[in-house]
Amino acid sequence: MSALKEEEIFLKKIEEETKIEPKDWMPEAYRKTNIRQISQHAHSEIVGTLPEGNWIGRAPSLKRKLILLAKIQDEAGHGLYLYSACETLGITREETINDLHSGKAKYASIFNYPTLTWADIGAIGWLVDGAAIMNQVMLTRTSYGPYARAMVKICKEESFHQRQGFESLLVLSKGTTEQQQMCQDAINRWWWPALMMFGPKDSESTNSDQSMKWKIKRKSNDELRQNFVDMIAEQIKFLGMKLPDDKLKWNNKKKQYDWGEINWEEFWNVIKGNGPCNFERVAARKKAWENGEWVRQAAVAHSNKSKTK
Ligand code: FAQ
Repeated sequence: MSALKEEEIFLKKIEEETKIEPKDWMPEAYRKTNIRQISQHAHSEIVGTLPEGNWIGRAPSLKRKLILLAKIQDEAGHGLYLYSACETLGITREETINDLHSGKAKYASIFNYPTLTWADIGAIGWLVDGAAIMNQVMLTRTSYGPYARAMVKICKEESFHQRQGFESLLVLSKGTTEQQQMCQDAINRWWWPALMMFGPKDSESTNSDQSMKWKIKRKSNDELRQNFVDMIAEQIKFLGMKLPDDKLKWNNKKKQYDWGEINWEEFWNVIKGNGPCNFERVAARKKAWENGEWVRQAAVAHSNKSKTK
């Protein structure tokens, strides 16, 4: 079949909402965009376990420790589904991981911030997982089949994560003055970085136009960010806390919140590798990869042995 005809079939599938599957013909740029986004998403899930992992040994009770462990395990599992979805596009897991280690592939900017107190764990669940879900619910309808199906499972787990984060902050917000201050301080530090998770403003988003045409993305960065502000501005009322934004105000005409300006210089700086923990995060992943070498070798040796039996 001619390439032109193949492209026509591909575009028709996109238009008719038929998922694109691994063995279907697809434009090279579509394949590359999906590899870029899915692998970066996978890296984010894995690197995202590091700031939370910092608190496993210091959780305030056995119950909180078990919840945190379960959440971190879920996030690592999300990384694995996503690496598998990415492999269906013809790239090996090793290649994608090398791209993370070499700095070629990005991961979510949010995970380059430190977790200074226990309240940060609640704030991550509520705000970071909350922002992640806002984006990922849209991705359950993304046009590439394996990515969309991975997202359905991931979203179910992420909603539990968000609820547990909120509940954990709710307990602190009803606690001692010191606990309340800790809760407010965590919200102050995580709010703006959480808004940055949605990416640059639409006018500066290099990939959005094409990704929207291919229905990889269904909503723009700014649209999702606004939805997130509208949701959190209501939820925070139940905590009796404040978002660190003097400009946050309900706009009755627009039926949405008006709010302040993100520090875009900070966003681009973190993405370029100059955030508070970028070096530490990538170094931790490289060390884990090196330390896991013997496990990978043993697994391959075992599978080769099974094949010869
Ligand atoms: N951080 O043209 P756009 C989670 C890059 S999972 C770093 O708008 P696009 C779960 C972007 O890659 C969180 N880089 O890009 C969890 C591009 O550079 P490139 C992760 C960013 O792809 C919770 C350039 O800027 N979620 O949290 C960021 O159309 C708790 C221009 O941007 C996903 O990955 C950023 N925030 O839209 C785990 C969702 N924003 O690649 C543990 C899937 C932008 O051309 C604990 N990804 N960049 O070199 C997406 O939906 C999209 O990729 C966006 C960016 C929306 C992130």
